[in-house]
Amino acid sequence: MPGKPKAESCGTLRLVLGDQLTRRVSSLTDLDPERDVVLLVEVRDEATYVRHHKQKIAFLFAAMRHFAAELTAEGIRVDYVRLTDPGCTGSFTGELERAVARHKPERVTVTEPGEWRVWQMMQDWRETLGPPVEIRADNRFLCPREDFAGWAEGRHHLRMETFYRGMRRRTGLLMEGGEPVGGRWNFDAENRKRLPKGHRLPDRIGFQPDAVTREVITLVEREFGDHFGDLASFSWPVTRSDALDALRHFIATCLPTFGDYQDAMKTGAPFLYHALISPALNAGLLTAEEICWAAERAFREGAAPLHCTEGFIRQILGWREYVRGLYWARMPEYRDTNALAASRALPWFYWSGETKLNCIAQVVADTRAHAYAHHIQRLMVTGNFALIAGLDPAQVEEWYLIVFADAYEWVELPNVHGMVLWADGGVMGTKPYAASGAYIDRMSDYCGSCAYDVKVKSGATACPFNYLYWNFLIENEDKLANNPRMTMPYRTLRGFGDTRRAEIRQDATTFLRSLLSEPERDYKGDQTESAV
Ligand code: FAD
Ligand code: DLZ
Ligand code: SF4
Repeated sequence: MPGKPKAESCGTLRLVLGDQLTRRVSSLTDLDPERDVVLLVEVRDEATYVRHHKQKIAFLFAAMRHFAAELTAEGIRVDYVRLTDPGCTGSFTGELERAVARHKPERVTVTEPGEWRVWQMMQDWRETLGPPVEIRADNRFLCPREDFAGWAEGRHHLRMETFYRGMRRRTGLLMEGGEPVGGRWNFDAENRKRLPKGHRLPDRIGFQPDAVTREVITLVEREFGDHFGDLASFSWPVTRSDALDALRHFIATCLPTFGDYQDAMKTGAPFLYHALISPALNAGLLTAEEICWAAERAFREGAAPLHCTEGFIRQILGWREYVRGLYWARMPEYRDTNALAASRALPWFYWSGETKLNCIAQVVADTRAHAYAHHIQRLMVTGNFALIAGLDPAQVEEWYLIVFADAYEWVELPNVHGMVLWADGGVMGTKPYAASGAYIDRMSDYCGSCAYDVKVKSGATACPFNYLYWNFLIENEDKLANNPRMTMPYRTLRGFGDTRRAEIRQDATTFLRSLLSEPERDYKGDQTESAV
């Protein structure tokens, strides 16, 4: 494990944040091993500005420690501050100030952060730190921030599909003679199958924690034991080499079927054919470019069909780049909008998983165990419920930022605020993804074991998604009825008589009131003193 380099003045002090763990990050490109020092800091503020899932903190600290050891092995001077080192101030600013005092650098170099919050801190460093601070563009995305901003300028509604086609042309991924391979840009229509009964899922590789990771896990349990989440099943790749193994395993075993069952959900099987690469990718252990080209290569070699390869590449080249561009083009105003004026409190079952809504109970259980749920679980179960129950965007966003190992505000916020809650009034997506229980029933096996009946529309046994869906349309009629993509449901709603509308309102009111009477507990499910 690298320690403190000798206290002598250095050339450039290069701060690498916990989600910038690649030798190719812009802050390290011109590194001089003779004169420069690379600084990595474990700081309490980053683990607690929201109370992250224990696996997220363990993943980041373990990945940081391994990365530091790799740099040291390369002969680079690394100054690594551990969380519990004496004098550790617990903040980026405090640790940078201490490191400047230790090393007396001629300049400080950093790569711009993923989050607005840290970007603001960096602006202050320029004023207060002493040596000049250079903030370099993050070179790990395929679309630079300025290019996206240029594309987005003057457009109120941004459309992923338009952006994605531009990115295909720009990179040449799945292109032939200027045209999309297969003659179509998008094969999504072929990607929405339910998992057949008895379908055998592939075994997924996990990564046994080594001594370094085990030490971090013990640290996290001791220092952050009251945070949400379990550590027992920790098996994320925490080095580049393991992350590459995870990618190779996905391409060989799962990509050929990825598209078909992309939207399916199954009890006790959160991973299905998904890639499980987002924590590693977002932390710098993999690059978006290498992942997309690895998938394209599998297609060209005949190892994966086009609809699966295109569906997968679209997630990274399209969605991931799009949400990142949108975040930086629209922040900080973006997060303060609340187009549907949603204000209900986040129900406690988002933490405890104790609810008769079996779909939510299953997704919370997966999330607690793995700091992971796949896209459709996030969008159509916990997300859809938050939308149609009218939950307060800020509380829902905080939950998503806490519970997933891959969560950073640049990617979480557009997905939750824009895609799920439509709190941005349609900047990100044309219409809210509201759905009744029928969608969850079609794509999962959750309803079969639920206390509610998905086929029943009203009354005590009815699936709450059914009446909450119509209640959502009623509550937001003035804001959504004129949306061209909502014409069909509003036409159906207008066909309902007064009695049916009153029944929907009554069922929804009774259900939503019942959420308010839930006892408050801590993240482990124990009742807190205040609630007893
Ligand atoms: P796969 O399903 O195998 O997809 C491959 C890759 O595509 C992912 O690793 C990811 O890098 C990218 N991707 C897919 N969809 C998106 C998307 N909508 N936005 C950005 N990248 C995407 N992803 C995060 O990385 N961090 C988040 O905090 C996050 N929050 C989300 C919140 C909500 C409400 C929703 C609906 C989606 C969110 N996503 C987030 C996107 C997506 O759910 C995860 O990237 C994905 O589940 C990660 O698992 P995987 O690697 O197995 O992905
Ligand atoms: C998420 C996280 C955590 C939990 N801890 C640290 C840390 O101790 N040190 C660090 O450099 N980064 C950490 N991170 C990641 C940062 O929160 C991330 O770099 C910022 O959110 C900017 O994207
Ligand atoms: Fe969820 Fe309704 Fe199905 Fe129960 S019946 S699992 S609440 S969708």
